[in-house]
Amino acid sequence: MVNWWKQSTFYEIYLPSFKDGNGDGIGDFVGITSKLDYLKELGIDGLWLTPFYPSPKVDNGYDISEYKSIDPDYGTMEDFEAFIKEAHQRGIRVIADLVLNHTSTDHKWFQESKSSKDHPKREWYIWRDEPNNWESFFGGSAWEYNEATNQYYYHAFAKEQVDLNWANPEVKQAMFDVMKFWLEKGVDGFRLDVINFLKVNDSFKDNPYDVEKNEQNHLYDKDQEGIFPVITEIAEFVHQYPDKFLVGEVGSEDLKILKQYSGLNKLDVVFNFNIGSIGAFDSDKIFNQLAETEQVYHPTQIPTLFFSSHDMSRHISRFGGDEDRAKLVAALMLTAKGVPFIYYGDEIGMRDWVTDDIAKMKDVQGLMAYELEIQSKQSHEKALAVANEKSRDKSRTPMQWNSHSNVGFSETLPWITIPTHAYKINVENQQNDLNSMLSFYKRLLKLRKVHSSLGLGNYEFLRNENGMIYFVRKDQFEKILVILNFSDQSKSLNIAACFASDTEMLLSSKRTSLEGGNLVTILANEAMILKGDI
Ligand code: TEU
Ligand code: CA
Repeated sequence: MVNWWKQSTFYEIYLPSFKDGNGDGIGDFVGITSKLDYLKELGIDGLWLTPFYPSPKVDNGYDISEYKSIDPDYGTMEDFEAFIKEAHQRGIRVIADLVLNHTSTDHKWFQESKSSKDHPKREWYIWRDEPNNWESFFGGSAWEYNEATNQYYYHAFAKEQVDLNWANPEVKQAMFDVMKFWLEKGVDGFRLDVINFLKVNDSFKDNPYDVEKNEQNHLYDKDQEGIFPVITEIAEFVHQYPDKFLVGEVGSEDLKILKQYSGLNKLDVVFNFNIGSIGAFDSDKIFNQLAETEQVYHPTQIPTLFFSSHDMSRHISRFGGDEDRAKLVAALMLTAKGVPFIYYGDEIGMRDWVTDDIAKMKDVQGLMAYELEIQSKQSHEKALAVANEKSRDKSRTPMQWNSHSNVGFSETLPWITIPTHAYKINVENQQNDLNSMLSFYKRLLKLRKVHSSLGLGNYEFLRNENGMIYFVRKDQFEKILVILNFSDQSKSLNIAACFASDTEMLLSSKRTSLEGGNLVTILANEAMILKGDI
């Protein structure tokens, strides 16, 4: 039996921004449940929900203060259970985002830990007499002084997100207990937040400085040797439960490091940011990453494919705002080898939001950047520009359901600003338009369901010719040729090398039929999918 996730497409829901069910301006479980039919019709197989546990929300839930409850903003445990039940009834799996690396400083474990040096929970976190030079990923020192006990605690992210000490077996046990709780509630797996951060180097040596990148090289605070046994223990624990899935967030530019986190007795898959988060559009870069992954990964290892998330600008905005290009990116994501993760709203081409008012900024990373700029005597304008650069609010605006008040997200003003451009782009507009972004996603998702090779096939070849990426996916039943012309010129391709027999056009982003013959013309910025016999 093939693991279900190998043929699944996931959809990331940024919880506060998907659908408000009770009119308080914050997305919630009642809201998501009411949109399950939409998701089913879209054709996704699994949902990744960002953290829904009680949290002071310094980092919107990635600062958990209680691991076995639902944050009241998102509903009750009954709402959660009803949601899981309804999702499962529609054949939609649900994975929960779990933050094992750190807790909120409000968590009672930390409250106890900081109360005294002798408290049994002291060793649950990382305390030192002196800080070293390690920097927080949100900027500034990663160490915060605690006056009462005259020591510093370590935080890789905001100072309100305190790192747990995974060298302590009690911490591990407590977290296994948390996983058990949610698995028994019926979640189908976890997205493990910054999972390569769990271990830090116990020498606490200073990190070197990377002169080229002009930033600290995080040599000693992530990807430490001791991490792999922990990964295996987590994987073995979770996989005691049948059919559960683990995706790890591993921020590493080095594929050889990334590769070590997934496979037998490890995580099922890990995110590859090298493809997902490329800045300006560059089809060669995308191609090279696909090709390199093919080389470096073991044949049994499955990559992931994503181009947007709650931590980055949406790909349509990042890549210049062009709809045709966004369709090409979608086609690549849903036909290349890997488990795809669609970010909510990308299926309708939602755009980024950038603010001109610092008072409207919500993201801790953006706010922190602003503060640091002001502290170093930069002007407000400069600080705002830097903050916008860093802010992840860009992609966190409310899902655009229709053109009515608050884009159909809520009856009231939402927790985060709705950009003025948002009203034009919405689900309602696109639902009955065959040429819309939404219809294109639906067609692609349907193809993936019908054609096994798109989920499980290997590449027969994978090429890049002057901005046109093409590949054949093949399994025992069929061969599918995907041609993605990212260039602004039309190109021709002789498909005789791919197919001996006749071909059938399964999809094009620009036309409805294709003339016969081996020489196929691909229009500028066109995505085309052809099928032939093996
Ligand atoms: O992100 C980890 C992470 O590496 C981010 O800091 C990322 O580098 C940055 O956002 C890029 O702009 C995870 C979560 O996805 C993120 O939302 C959390 O803020 C972070 O962990 C801390 O829990
Ligand atoms: Ca709500």
